[in-house]
Order: sequence, then C-alpha cells, then structure tokens
Amino acid sequence: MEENRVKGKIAFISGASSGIGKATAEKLAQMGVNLILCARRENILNELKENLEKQYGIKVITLVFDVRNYNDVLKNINSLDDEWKKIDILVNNAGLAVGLEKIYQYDMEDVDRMVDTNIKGFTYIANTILPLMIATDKVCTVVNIGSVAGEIAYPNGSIYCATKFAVKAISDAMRSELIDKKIKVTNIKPGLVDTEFSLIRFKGDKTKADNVYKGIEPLYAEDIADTIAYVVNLPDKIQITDLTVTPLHQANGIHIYRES
Ligand code: NDP
Ligand code: 8X3
Repeated sequence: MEENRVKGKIAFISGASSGIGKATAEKLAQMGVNLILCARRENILNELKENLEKQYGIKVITLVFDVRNYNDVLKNINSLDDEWKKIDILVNNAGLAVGLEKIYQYDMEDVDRMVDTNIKGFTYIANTILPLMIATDKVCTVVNIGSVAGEIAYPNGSIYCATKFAVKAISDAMRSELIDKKIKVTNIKPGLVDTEFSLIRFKGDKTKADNVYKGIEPLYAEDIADTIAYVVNLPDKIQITDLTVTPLHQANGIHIYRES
C-alpha cells in the first residue's frame, strides 16, 4: 500500500457540501487529514462533520460562506485559530456552470454567477490562504479544480469555458510566482463527472441533466477525489502541474463517444 504522507495534516476544501469537494473530504478524512470544509449549505456541512469525526477520529471545522463575498471569505478564514491556520493542502473547488447558451442569448445574471464564483471567488480563496501557507514554511499543495472545458472551448459553453481557462492561467502564474516557496500547484481538469453540476447548469431540469451522462459511463466524484488524494500524498519533491482525467470514452471537452 502507498505510504500515507498526509495523516495529521490540515486541508481546506471549498465546495465541500457536494460532488467532488464532498468526496474529497471523505477520502482525505479516511487518510487521517483534519479538514476545514466550506460551502453555503450549513446543514450538509454539519452532518458531514459529525460523520467524518465519528468515523475517522479526525477534527473538522466548518465555515459557511459564499466565496463570491470577499469580506466573508476574509472574515471566516481569519476567524480560524492559529493552529488551524497552518493549512497544508488547499482544494480550490467551489464552482459551477449555469446555462448552456449561445453568447448572444446568455442571461447576464448567469454570466455573473459563473465569473463571480469560478474566477473571483476562486481568487479570493487563493489570495487569503496562500499567505497562511507561505507562513507555515512547510511543503504545501494547492489543487485548483479546472476542467476539460479549460482546454478546448465548446459551443454554448463560452463563459464557463472561459472561467476554466482562467483557472488554468491563474494556476500557471501562481506556480511561477511561488517558485521560490515550498508550495506545489496542480490544476486538475476533470471531464464528465456525475455530480449536482449538470442539475445546477440546467436549473433543476433533471431530464436535461441526465442526458449529459447518457450513453457513456461518467466519472464519479470519488474518482476525482482519489486523484486529488494521489496528488497531495506525493513525496515533497514531486509536483504535478496539470492533470486531465476523463472517462473511458471521452477524449476531451468536445469529443465524446456515446453508445445509443
Ligand atoms: P457540485 O454542484 O456537486 O458541487 C459544487 C460545490 O461548490 C458545492 O459544494 C457548492 O456548495 C459549492 N459552491 C458553489 N457555489 C458556491 C459559492 N458561491 N460559495 C461557496 N460554495 C459554492 O459540482 P462538482 O462537484 O461537479 O463541482 C466542483 C468543481 O468541479 C467545480 O469547480 C466544477 O466546475 C468542477 N468540474 C466539474 C465537472 C463535472 O462534470 N461535474 C467536470 C470538471 C470540473 P453550496 O451550494 O452548498 O454552496
Ligand atoms: C465540467 C465538464 O464538459 O461539462 O467542467 O464542461 S463539461
């Protein structure tokens, strides 16, 4: 079995109430990592905290805030005790797609939600946590959740794709800026993962959401959680810069083979 190098460390996960973030919380808890979990849905976070603490004997802090509000990001992260500020792992994951429309037909509220969450919220989290990581003087890992949508833009996905191209750009710049620090930066780019993602994209329309995964076995949140666990558990000297993870029959964001 692979050596466990993360037991006793502290991980901060944004978007921990569902999908990839929640599965990552469960996976890292299993490995003995103490967790700071953030999202807007307080009940889900509280239930997750209770289960993970009971099952794995780790400690969990929950922070309920919207990543789009910089003051709330700052206030919540600054409220952590000094011991909890020694964060070793950041999984910058909170994000969403809203709508699938031609650029000239997009609702600007949907555009704002994506840009505000996936670029600005993502930046607020990185901006607040990186100084804490630098101060620990330990080897830390930042995992930024990008997407295959951040490699090739697909029709009707302009803004979502642009936000994930931004995650790629910010990850690359960040890695260079941190080159003399002990911080690794990995951009993980999943393909189709069956989470609440499509239900949110189609505003609760389950038929449209289910169609996204029709004729292909998608990835599940646990598959990406396993990938994240692998990345953060590597020896200190090894940094993975980018990692694209797709299901068997998906080549990239636009080329998917579906059985009819
Ligand atoms: P889910 O919808 O299942 O999870 C999204 C998480 O983000 C939830 O925990 C949600 O929590 C949180 N979140 C959303 N908006 C905010 C906000 N404003 N403030 C705080 N938290 C927020 O989707 P996934 O797990 O699939 O998505 C996670 C990441 O993975 C996203 O960045 C997505 O773009 C990316 N991704 C997803 C893929 C997929 O096919 N599913 C493929 C490639 C990338 P709450 O609502 O409680 O606030
Ligand atoms: C989510 C995957 O292909 O729907 O990032 O954009 S996709």
